[in-house]
This record gives sequence, C-alpha cells and structure tokens, in this order.
Amino acid sequence: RPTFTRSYTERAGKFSNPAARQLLEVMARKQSNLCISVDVTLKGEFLEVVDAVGPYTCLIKTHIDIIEDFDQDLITQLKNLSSKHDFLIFEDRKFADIGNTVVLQYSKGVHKIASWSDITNAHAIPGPSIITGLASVGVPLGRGLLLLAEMSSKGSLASGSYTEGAVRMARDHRDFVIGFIAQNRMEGIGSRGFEAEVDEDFLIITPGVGLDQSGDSMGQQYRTPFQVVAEGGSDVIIVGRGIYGGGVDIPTIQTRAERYRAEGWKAYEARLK
Ligand code: BMP
Repeated sequence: RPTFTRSYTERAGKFSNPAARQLLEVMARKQSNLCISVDVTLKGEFLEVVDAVGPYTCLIKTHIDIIEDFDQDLITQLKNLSSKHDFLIFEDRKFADIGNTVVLQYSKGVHKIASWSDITNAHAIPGPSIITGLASVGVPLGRGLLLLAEMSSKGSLASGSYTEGAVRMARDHRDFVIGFIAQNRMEGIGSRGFEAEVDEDFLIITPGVGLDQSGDSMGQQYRTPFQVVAEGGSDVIIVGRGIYGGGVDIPTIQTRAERYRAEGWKAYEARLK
C-alpha cells in the first residue's frame, strides 16, 4: 500500500526523526494538514496573525529575514504561541551554500534559526555537503530538513534530473531529511529499480495553494487543496496570501484559515478511501 494512502498517525510511528513524528502527530490531533505562511514584515502584525490562525494550523512557516523590527522577544513570543496552539515552526530559509557556510547561517547571525525552528529547508544545488553541514547542527537538536525538489513558480528549473538528484540525496540522509518541498510525490523518482521495494516515506509539503486565484503577477502558480492533496498525494498544503492577504481583518483571516483547514482535511480523507 503506497505511503500516502496510510493515515498520518500510522506514518508518524515510522519516522525516526523527531520533528517529522511530531508534525504528523500534531496533524492528526488537530485534523489539520495546513501550513500557514505568515509573510508579513512587522513583528506586531506577525504575532497577531500567528495567534489568530494558530488553532487551525499544524505548522507556521516563517521568512524571518523579512521582519523589519526583528528581536529576540519575537522568537520568545512565537515559541509561546507554538505551545499555546500546538503547532510546529518551519523557517523557509532555503539554504543554498557550501557546508561550512550553511552551518554558520543555520546556527549563528541575528536569527539563530536552529535554536527555534523545528523544520527548515535547503536547495539541493550544492550537493550532499549541504545536508551534512546542516545535519551537524540540526540532528543534535532534533530538527528536520526538507529539500526543495520542485518549485511552484513558472519556469522553475527544478525538474527532471535535478529533482531526481535531490531525491537521491535525501535517501542517503534519512535521519535528517524528512521530506520535500514539491508539487508531486517522489516515490519511484530517481529509483534505480530496487528502492521501490524499500518502505520509504517522505513528507511532501506543497506551496502554491489557493482556492480563489490561479496565480499572482510574479510567476506564482496555485492549485486547490483537492488537486494537491487528493489527486497529487501531497501531505501538507502551504497557504500564505490566500489567508492573510488583501488587508482583511483578523476575523476574516480566521474564517479563511478554517476554510483551508477544512478543505485540506477533506482532501486527505478522500484519498484514504
Ligand atoms: P503564497 O501562498 O502567498 O503565494 O505564499 C507561498 C509561500 O511559499 C511563500 O512564502 C513562498 O516563499 C513559498 N514557496 C513558494 O511559493 N513556492 C515554492 O516552490 C517554494 C516556496 O517556499
């Protein structure tokens, strides 16, 4: 039985990585496969939105480097909200450098990402050394890594043999790489024939999700939760502007978050059958 037709709870027990296990457990507990990307640029607004949508989400995705008035207190408050509402934190850092540099970017600087972010991600472009570098910091802390295998933007170069290469890199680092940012499932991709027999499971986390729009003016492309989860077999949908966008008030943001949570969950239940 392919992994994506099993329940999140059943799959949780199969992951050795603590961040992957916790994420799947939260998803089952809250009936949410919705990751909310809170791409706003002021601390106060960021925390207000996170507090408002916390009940509906399994994972809050951040771009911490866009916050203009970042300080350590933001992290303290974000972690408090993650306990209050029971969600994990995913810093969408997209590391893309040599091992030695990503170690420093992950653990040091103003943001000290490794100290608070349960999950982060990296491009495969530098080769396996990016994983070993990040793992040297993240594994002792129980963190998880997603590799970017595909992107949602028009004309993305991450396809074909590039995607295959990313999947092979992930297979060699199962303790730390928990899955992919991708538009499709990766089973069978880049397999040399024998991996198909291995009971492999990777989380597929998918951005480019929207119910009311098909894209934006800068190359973003949207599919619906049903297309992504029920038809495509993805595990987690990422929604940003579909929830907080358009300058709407907090009650509207909450209504939208619940709508995406319900749609994502319905699509998951549909594929289990
Ligand atoms: P929105 O739903 O507002 O389009 O936001 C999508 C979010 O997902 C953004 O934070 C973007 O950086 C991220 N993202 C994406 O859109 N496509 C990808 O392939 C990878 C991403 O991380």
